[in-house]
Amino acid sequence: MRGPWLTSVFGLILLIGIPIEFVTGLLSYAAYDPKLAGNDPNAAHGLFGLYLFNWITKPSWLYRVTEGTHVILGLVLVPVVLAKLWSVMPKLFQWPPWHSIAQLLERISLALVVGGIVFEMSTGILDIDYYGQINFYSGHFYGAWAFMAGFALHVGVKFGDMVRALRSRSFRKELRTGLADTKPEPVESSLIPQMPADPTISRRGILALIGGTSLAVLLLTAGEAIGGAMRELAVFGTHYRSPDTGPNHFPVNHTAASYGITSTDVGPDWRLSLLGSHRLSLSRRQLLAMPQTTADLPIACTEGWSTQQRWTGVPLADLARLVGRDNPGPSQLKALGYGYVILAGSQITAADSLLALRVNGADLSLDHGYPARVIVPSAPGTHQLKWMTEIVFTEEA
Ligand SMILES: Nc1nc2c(c(=O)[nH]1)N[C@H]1C(S)=C(S)[C@@H](COP(=O)(O)O)O[C@H]1N2
Ligand SMILES: [Mo]
Repeated sequence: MRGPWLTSVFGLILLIGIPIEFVTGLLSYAAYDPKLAGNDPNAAHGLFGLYLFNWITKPSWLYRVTEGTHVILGLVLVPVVLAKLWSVMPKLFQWPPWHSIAQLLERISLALVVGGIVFEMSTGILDIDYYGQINFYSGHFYGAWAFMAGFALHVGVKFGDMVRALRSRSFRKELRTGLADTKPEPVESSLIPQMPADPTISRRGILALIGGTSLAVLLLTAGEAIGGAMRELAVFGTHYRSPDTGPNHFPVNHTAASYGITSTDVGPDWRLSLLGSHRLSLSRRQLLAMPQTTADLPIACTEGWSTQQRWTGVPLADLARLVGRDNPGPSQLKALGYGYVILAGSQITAADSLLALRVNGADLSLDHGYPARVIVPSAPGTHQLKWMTEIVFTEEA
């Protein structure tokens, strides 16, 4: 069945899918606000960070969509990548490996493309499956640039071949051709076997197999981001499967127990420290006595899953004002079971940015960050700290 047409069908899907992965991946990185000192997982990014801009807070679902797309589309493309690699497999054993300088260059670009895609997909999958890796952020980020360099070269070299191969057969006709009428592709190409055996599957059979596998991956993961009835189906999703378990009736990613945080750590003595032009310590009771805001906002994790809930708490801008920061700049959040993160001034002042005390009308449970957690529209889950202890507000320069 191998041949330029089949390879080109898979190639065309990847030609559309890979750039979406690249763009949503870069957006993921931008969403960490790496320009704010202390946030950057790849501090030495140099020119690779040229495009970085301040992450926005509107619409609140932006990161949920870009990151959900990145992870779920990435998984859906796995069968297509495997099929495409299978379809060109004999080339791996081609001898001599090249006959011209141009072909040598092409094969070097292939090492980047094939090595790159395998590396990006395996680091991505290991990360969403919580498999501790050394430096996922650097590996996946620089790996993506290396891969895209090879990808661009590969597309440049092969685009014409792809168009020609796609034109060589009618897609519709292929879908109507059963096994009995299936013949090898007649085009002269090193992708076609010299002595083909009788086919055991039609081209439409292969397309159905790969398409069906991708569709199954989609159905078995998308629910972890889309939610609703789909959530139960997300057996391939790594988190947030059943909606009706867990404290506050939505599941939790990092539990208090996993950090050794107990209710005594956040008992009556708990205080939130605010630092601005002066220092202020507030108990949960004092926070509850302040004007409260309620907003429907998502938690969207880098690992692709997300969930929207109704949060109630004190706007971060009000807390800033309490310590004399009417025009807050980059501000540092500190929490138990975490280091710290920096939020941009615009994230502090966004109307729905909250220090949440309650969720869906009930007190936060310990697992969901009691006594107080931060929720910022469109921020990555990583920046929505639970078990808050301190906020250091600066004044915008
Ligand atoms: N203190 C603290 N806050 C935290 C985390 C954490 O490990 N410690 N994990 C973050 C991450 S990565 C995500 S995706 C969200 C997940 O929220 P959940 O653990 O309540 O599901 O919380 C964020 N807040
Ligand atoms: Mo996360």
